Amino acid sequence: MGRKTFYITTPIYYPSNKLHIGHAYTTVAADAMARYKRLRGFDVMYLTGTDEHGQKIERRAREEGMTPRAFVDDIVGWIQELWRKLDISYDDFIRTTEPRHKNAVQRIFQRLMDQGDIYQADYEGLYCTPCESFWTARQAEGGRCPDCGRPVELVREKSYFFRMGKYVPKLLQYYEENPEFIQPESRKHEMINNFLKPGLEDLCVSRTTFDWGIPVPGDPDHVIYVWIDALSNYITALGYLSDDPVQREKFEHYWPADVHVVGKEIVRFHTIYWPIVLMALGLPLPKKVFGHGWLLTPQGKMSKSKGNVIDPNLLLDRYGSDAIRYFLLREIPFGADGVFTPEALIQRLNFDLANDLGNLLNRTLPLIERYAGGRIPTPTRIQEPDGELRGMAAETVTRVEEAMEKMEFSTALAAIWQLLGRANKYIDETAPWAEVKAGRGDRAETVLYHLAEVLRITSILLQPFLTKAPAEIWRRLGLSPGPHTSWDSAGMFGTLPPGLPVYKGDPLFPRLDLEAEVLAIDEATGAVSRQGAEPVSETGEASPHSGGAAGAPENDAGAGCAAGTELIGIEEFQKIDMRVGRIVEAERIPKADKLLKLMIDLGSEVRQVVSGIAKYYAPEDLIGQRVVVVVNLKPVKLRGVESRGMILAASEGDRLVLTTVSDDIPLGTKVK
Ligand code: ME8
Repeated sequence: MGRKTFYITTPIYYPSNKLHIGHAYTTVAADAMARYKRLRGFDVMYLTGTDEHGQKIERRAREEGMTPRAFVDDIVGWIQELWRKLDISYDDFIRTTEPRHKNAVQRIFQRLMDQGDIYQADYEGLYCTPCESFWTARQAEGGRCPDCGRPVELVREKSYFFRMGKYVPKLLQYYEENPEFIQPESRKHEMINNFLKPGLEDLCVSRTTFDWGIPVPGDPDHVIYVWIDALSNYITALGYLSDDPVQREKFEHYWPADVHVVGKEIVRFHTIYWPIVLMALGLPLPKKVFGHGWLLTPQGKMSKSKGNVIDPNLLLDRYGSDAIRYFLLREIPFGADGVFTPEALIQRLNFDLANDLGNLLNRTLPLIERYAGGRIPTPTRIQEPDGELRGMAAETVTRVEEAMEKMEFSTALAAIWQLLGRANKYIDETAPWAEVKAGRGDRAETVLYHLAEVLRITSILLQPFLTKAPAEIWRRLGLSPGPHTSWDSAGMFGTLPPGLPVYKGDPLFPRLDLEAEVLAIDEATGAVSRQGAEPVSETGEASPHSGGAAGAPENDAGAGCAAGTELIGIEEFQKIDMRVGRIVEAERIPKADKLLKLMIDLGSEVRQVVSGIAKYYAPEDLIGQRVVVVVNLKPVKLRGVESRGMILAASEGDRLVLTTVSDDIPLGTKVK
C-alpha cells in the first residue's frame, strides 16, 4: 500500500483479423510506458484486450464457417502469442466475451436506463455496417459513410438512445480545467470544433441487425452498441460493479486511468462518448487520452481493408523483439504519423543498434579483457573529457525522464543515443591503447571504467524500450540485477563496482545487409511498402487482383473502416511524373512467377521496369503496347532485378488491364 498507482490501457483490438504492425505499435508504446513507471516504483496496471462483439465479427465468422466464439478464440490466441513474442508486460487481458465484462456492461446499461440517461425511441437512420455507425443524411452525403466511403443502408427500428447533449457543457469544462486531458493538444481543438460545438446528438446505443453482442437487459432482441460495450472494458476489467469485493477493490485502487493510449481515429470515442458515460455513472474521468499517429505505407494508412498491412511476426522472427520495439518507438515521434519502409527499419537497426550501441559494447569489453585483465578496472586517473562524459550521462537521465513523462519516446531514445555517440567519440579521443603503450595503464583503466559506466547507465535507461539487451549487457559487465541496475543508480556515475569479470560475447546486434534485407521483407510482404506495389490479402499473400498499379483499388472485403480514401492536394498529385512509353522488350524473371522485366522506350531513353503482371500478360503480347509509366519513382530491386518506374493498370477481381495510350501520342509525352 502507499505506492502511487499508474493505470495505462491500449484500445481493445477487434479480433476480426490478425493484427498488424500498427496494432503492435500502440501496444509496444503503452508497454514502454508501463515498464518505465514500474521502474520508477509505481504500482502499475497495464491493460490490453480484445473487442469481440459486433456485426463485423459475426460476418467474418460466418464467412469462415465458424461460430463467432470459435472464430475469435483462434484470433485471440494468435494475438496473445504475438504479445508474448513482443514481450508485452500487460497485467490483465480483457475479452469482452468474458462474463466479468458482460455482466458489468449490463449493469452499467441498466443503471443508465434507470436514471433516464438511456431511453427508448423509434429510429430511422443511415447505417454503415463495417463502421457500425449511424449517420444523418447530411453526414452521409451521396449515400456514403463519411468515415470509410462505403454505401450506407437505411435502417428503421426501435432503439435505445443515450442523452449525450446534456453532458456537453460539463465535458467542455473538464477539457478546460484539464488542459492535458487530450494529447497531443491539436486533437482537442478538433474535438471541440468538429463535434462538440455543432452540438452532440443523442447516440443510438442498441442494435437489432445482428445477435453477436451483449443483450440489452430485459430486452434481448437488442444488443448493446459495440462502442458502449468496448469502452466499458477499462472499468469492467477492474471489477467495476462486480459481485466480488476483491475485484471491486481493484477498481477503487486503480481508477481513474492515468492514460488511455489510442490511435488518433478513435480519440473521438475516448474523449467524448467515454467521458460522458463516466460522468453519467458519477465516476472520475481518465486523466489523459493520448491519440498517437498512424503507421503508414506509401499507399496510406496501414489497414486490413486496404490490404497493405505488415505482419509483425515476420519482422519479429527475422530481427527479434528488441529491434522491432526500438524501431517503432525511435522512428516516429509519438503523436505523429510515420511511414514504414524496410529501408528505414534496416538502417535504424544498422546505424543505431549495430553501430552506436553495438560498437560501444564490442569495443569496450575486448579492451577491458586486453588491458584490465578482464575485470572492471578502478578509475584512478581522472582527467578531461571524463567530467564532460559524466555530466552528459547525468543530463541524459534527466532528459529521458522528462521525455517519458510526456510520452515522447523518440526524444528519450534520441537522448540515450546522444550519450552513446559521445561515448564512442570518447574512446577515440582518449585512445586507451595509446595510453597503455605510453605506460599510463592507470589512465587507460580509468577510461575503460568510464565506458563501462556509460554502458551500465544506458542499459538501465533502455529497459522500457528493449527488454532483452539490457540484461545481456549487465551479464557481460558481470552485473546481476540489483542496486547497481536500479533506475536511481543510473543517475549516480561511479556505481559500477570495480573487479567484476566481463565477458565479451558475440555482437548483440549483427550488421544487416541493407539490400538483401529489403528484398527479403519485400518478398515476404508482397512489397506492400512500395509505392504501387502489390497489396496483400488478409492471409498475407499477394492478392490475385493486384497488378503493380499505383493506387491499386481497395479490397472491399468488409473489414476495418478506420480509413477512407485519403485526399491529396493537386501539388501532391503533380509530384508524380507520368509519361507515355512503348514496351520494347518483355521477359519473365526466373523464380518469380508474378514478375516480368520490361524495357520501355520513353523517347529519350529506354527504361527497365519490373512489373507484377506476369499472370495477366504473356511477354510477347506486350511488345509494342503504349503504356503510362511513372518515371520518378525511387529505383527498387525486386528479386534482385532493378526496377526504375512503374506502369499503370486497372484491376478488378481477377482481371488486370494495362492502361494504354493511342499510337499517335509521341513517346515521352507527359500524362496529366
Ligand atoms: O478500433 N497505425 O479496434 P481496432 C497506428 N475495437 N496504429 C494503428 C494502426 C496504424 N496503421 N492501425 C491500428 C478498434 N492501430 C476498437 C477499439 S477501444 C475501447 C475499442 C491501432 O482493432 C491504434 O491504436 O481497429 C488504433 O486506435 C487501434 O489499433 C484500432 O484497433
